Amino acid sequence: MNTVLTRCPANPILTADRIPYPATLIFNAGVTKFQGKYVMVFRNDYGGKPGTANFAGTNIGVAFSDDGIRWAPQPKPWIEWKTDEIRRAYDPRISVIDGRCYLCFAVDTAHGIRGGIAVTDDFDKWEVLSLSAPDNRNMVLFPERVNGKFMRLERPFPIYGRGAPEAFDLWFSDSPDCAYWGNTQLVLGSEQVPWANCKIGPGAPPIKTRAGWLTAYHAVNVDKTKELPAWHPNWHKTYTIGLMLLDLEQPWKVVGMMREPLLTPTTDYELNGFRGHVLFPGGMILEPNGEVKIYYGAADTVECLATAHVDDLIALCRQ
Ligand code: BMA
Repeated sequence: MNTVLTRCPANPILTADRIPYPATLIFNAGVTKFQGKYVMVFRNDYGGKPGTANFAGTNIGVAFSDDGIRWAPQPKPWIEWKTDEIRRAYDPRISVIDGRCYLCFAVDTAHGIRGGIAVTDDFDKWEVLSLSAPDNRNMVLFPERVNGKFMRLERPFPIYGRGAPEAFDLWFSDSPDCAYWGNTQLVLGSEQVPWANCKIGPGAPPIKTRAGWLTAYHAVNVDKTKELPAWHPNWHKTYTIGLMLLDLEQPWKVVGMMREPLLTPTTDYELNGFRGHVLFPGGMILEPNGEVKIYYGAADTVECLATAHVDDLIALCRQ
């Protein structure tokens, strides 16, 4: 394992017992800086308990922080999207573009899983700008436009056309208005990730560095011979965090990539929980002093933070 990344001593930095409303699993959050504060939007699966995979529902909560480590959750959950067609929105990501906060989330519907994009200015009202065709999720937006275009990374999941179960890849699209998406390009095939034998997908929205867009993604390895700790039987997947650099002008081109995972599950809070051995990056912040904060969900149960210097992360992608 590399030594440039340090887990925050305060990990896990957000847990269900800190939430002032029904909460069981707090994880897979998006984090950004907005109007002088750190903002986290997090997934909350509520109404379940250890030993069951059944939950009463899922909502998205908001927490604010002055240092990115100690978080104050809002008194009420924010988004709980339920209609006859839509079952829930979850795994939120957040990017500030031109002074507005854009959210990406996965949307379970009666007709498949869709990638949703919404915009908010106050973490109260939110307006949906687009919903992809199914199945697609793990969308993240780049924090600025290039040549006037919004840009996203995404992970469609082709069951029939790909030739192997769950060999899902990481893709790019752009848009003039955040509603109509096109110029779809393959960024990284799951077979290009040497330590994973299953799906990959975006994780944290990219940050801009002199060497390219730096982005953390998730990569999954499945081993059916090993039962992993979980609240339900038949859990065999290990989720690790990978790191790559994308071209600043043509972000579908990978210009650097770690050959081993940036982070694998090793601590108790990463190995044990609703689904043990799961790390899912969702937020990355580049501080003025060069520190990069990487936020990740652990064991589908808690939210965590690890830090590194941006130059060290770039060097790892160039080895
Ligand atoms: C994926 C998503 C994520 C979750 C992961 C591991 O399919 O549901 O939200 O973290 O599985 O359970």
